[in-house]
Amino acid sequence: MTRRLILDCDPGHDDAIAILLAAGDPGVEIAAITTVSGNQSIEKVTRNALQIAELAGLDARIPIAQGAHRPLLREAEHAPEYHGESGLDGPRLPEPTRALDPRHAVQLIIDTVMASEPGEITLVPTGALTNIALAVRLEPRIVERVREVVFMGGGVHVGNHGPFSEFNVAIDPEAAAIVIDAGWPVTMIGLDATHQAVVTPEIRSRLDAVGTRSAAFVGELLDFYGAAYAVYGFEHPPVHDPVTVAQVIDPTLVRTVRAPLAVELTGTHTLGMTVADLRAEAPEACCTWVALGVENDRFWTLVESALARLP
Ligand SMILES: [Ca+2]
Repeated sequence: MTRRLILDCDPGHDDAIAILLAAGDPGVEIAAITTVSGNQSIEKVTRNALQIAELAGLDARIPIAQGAHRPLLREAEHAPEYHGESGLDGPRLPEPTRALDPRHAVQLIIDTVMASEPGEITLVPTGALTNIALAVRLEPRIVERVREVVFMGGGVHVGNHGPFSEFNVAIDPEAAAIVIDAGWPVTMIGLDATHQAVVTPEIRSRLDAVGTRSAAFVGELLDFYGAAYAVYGFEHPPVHDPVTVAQVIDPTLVRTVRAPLAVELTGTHTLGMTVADLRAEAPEACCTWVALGVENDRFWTLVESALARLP
C-alpha cells in the first residue's frame, strides 16, 4: 500500500521543503495539505501553501484546507524573526490558481482518514498540533485508523522557544499533549535530530546543481532562512520539517528510540517541554518514539532527487 500523507503545516521555509519532498518522492503520495496558525497567521501560511502547491505543479485534485487560527488555550504566536512578515520571505512565488477546499482543515483530516483504508493515512504535522488535537476530539475513531503520526516538534535535550521547549509544541502544548497521549503510534522528530539536518555550503551547491525551478526556489528560501538563523548563532541553518517526510520515506535515515513521552503543561520554567524517559527500555505498550539523529548527507540526497522530479 502506498504511504499516503496528510501534511498539516504552517509554511514556513522548512514546511515548504517538506511539501516539495513529499510531492517529488515516488515513495509517498500527498492525500491532503492542511494549514495551522504558527510561523505566521493562518491567512498567510494558507496562502503560502497554495503558492507552494502551484510551484510544485501539485495535482489540483489534492485538497488544501485552512485550519485553526490560534492554539487551543493560548494566544496566537508567530515567528517572523525566522520566516519574515509573509511567513515565507525571500523567494518569489507564483500566484495560486487553485481554490481552497471549502471544509475546515479539521474536517478535511477526518474525512480523508475515514474515507481511506485502515492504516493507509500517515499524519505528518510540521506546525502546532492544534488541528490534529481538534480532529481527535471531534472524531476519536481516527486514532485507530491512522497508520502513524510523525510530527516535527519537541526535543529530548534541547529547546528553541525556551531552554527546554521547541516552538511547535510550546505555542500549543495542550494540543501536543492530546496528540502524544492519544494512543496511536507517534514519532517525535525533535530538535535533537533536526539540528543535524543542516545546509552546509556544499549542500547549497548541490541544490544549485539540480537545475529545476523548485530547486532554485529552495535555494532562494534557504538564503533568507540561513541569514535569519545566523543571527541566532547557527553557522549552518537546520531544516526541521522535511525530516518528518524523510523518516516516512526511509526510516533508516533517522535514528529513533522507543520511549515514554509526555508534554510538560504546568512547569514554571519548562512549559511545553517534551519529556522522554530514556532511563530504561520502554514497556511493551509504549507507542511513542523519539528521534535522536539524522544522516545529513543521505537526507539531502533524498531532497535533491525529489526536487529533480518536480517542475
Ligand atoms: Ca513548520
